Amino acid sequence: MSQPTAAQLDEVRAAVKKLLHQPDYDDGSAGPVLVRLAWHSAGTYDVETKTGGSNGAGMRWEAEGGDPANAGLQHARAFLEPIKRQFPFITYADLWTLASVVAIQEMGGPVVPWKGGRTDFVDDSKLPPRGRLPDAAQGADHLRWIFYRMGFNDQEIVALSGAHNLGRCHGDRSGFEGKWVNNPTRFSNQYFKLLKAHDWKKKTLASGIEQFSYIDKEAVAAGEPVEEVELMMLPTDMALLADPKFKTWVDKYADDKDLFFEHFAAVFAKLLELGLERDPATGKIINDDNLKEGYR
Ligand code: DDH
Repeated sequence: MSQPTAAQLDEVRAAVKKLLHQPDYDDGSAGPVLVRLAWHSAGTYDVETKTGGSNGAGMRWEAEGGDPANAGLQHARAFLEPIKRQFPFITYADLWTLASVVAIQEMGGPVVPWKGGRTDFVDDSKLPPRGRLPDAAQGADHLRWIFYRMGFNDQEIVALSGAHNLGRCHGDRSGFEGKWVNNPTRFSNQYFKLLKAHDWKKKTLASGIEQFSYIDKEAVAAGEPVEEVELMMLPTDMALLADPKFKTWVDKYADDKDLFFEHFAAVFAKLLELGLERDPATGKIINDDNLKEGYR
C-alpha cells in the first residue's frame, strides 16, 4: 500500500486534534489515554530478539489487547476508530503513534518527531508475549530490567516517566487510583516537582493495593472535597526518588522544564521507533516482515 501524503497526514492530525476534547470522559480529554496506547504498543520491544514494538498494532487481538497490563486501552482504540474509518489510508500502527504525538503537543507538550510507514499485522501470529510492560508495584531494579530490555538508559527511563504528568489511574483498569498532578491534561514538569516537594505517604486501598498519597490539607480546610485535591504516586514513581542515579534526573527535570521537554521529545520519538529500521535516504522501513510477506 502506498504511503499517505503529507497533506493526508495533516488531515489525520486535524481529526485527532478535534477528538481530544471529550467533556464526558475522565478529565475532559482523550489525550492521556491515547499517549498510553502508543506507549504500550511500543513498549513491548526487546532489543535482543528484535520482537515487539509499535509495528503491527497487535493490541487489536486478544493475546495482546486483553493483557491485564493493557486494561482500559480499548477506550483509546475506540476513540480512534472513526478516524481510521474516515482515513483508511493510514494503518492502525501509524494512527496510534501519530495520535499520541498530536495529543502531547495539543496538551502543551513538546513537538515529538514522528515518522510513518508502520504496517498492521493480518493475524495474531507475531504478537509479543505478555509480561513485557512494567509492573507499578515494583522498584528500581524492575524498572531497569524492563527498560534496558527496550534499549533505554537511566536518563531515558526518568524522562519517559515524566509522561505521568498526564492522566490518571483507574481502579477498574490497573487497580491504582487517582492522578499524579492537579491538571492532568496539561503536559509539564509538574510530576517531577511534586514528586520532590511532598511528603508522600503510603496508602493501602480497599483492594489491598499499595500506592502513595498526598492530600493538600489547606485546600481541604478551605472546603475542597478530598477526592479533588488528593494526588498519587505509584511505587515505581517513588523508586525514581529513592534511587540516586534516577534522582539526579528527577532533580534536573524538576528544575528545568525546557530540558525535560527536549529530553522527553527525543526519548518518546525513540520509543515510537523501536524495532523499525529505516533506509537513511528515503526513511522507508526496511525490516518489515509484514511487507515481505506481501501484507499491506
Ligand atoms: Fe504509565 N501508568 N507507567 N507511563 N501512564 C498508568 C497510566 C499512564 C506505569 C504504570 C501506569 C509510563 C511508564 C509507566 C502513562 C504514560 C506512561 C497507570 C494507570 C499505571 C498503573 C492505568 C489506569 O489505571 O488507567 C509504570 C509502572 C511505568 C514505569 O514503570 C515507568 C511511560 C513510559 C509512559 C509514556 O507515555 C512514555 C499515561 C499517559 C497514563 C495515563 C492514562 C490515562 O488513562 O489517563
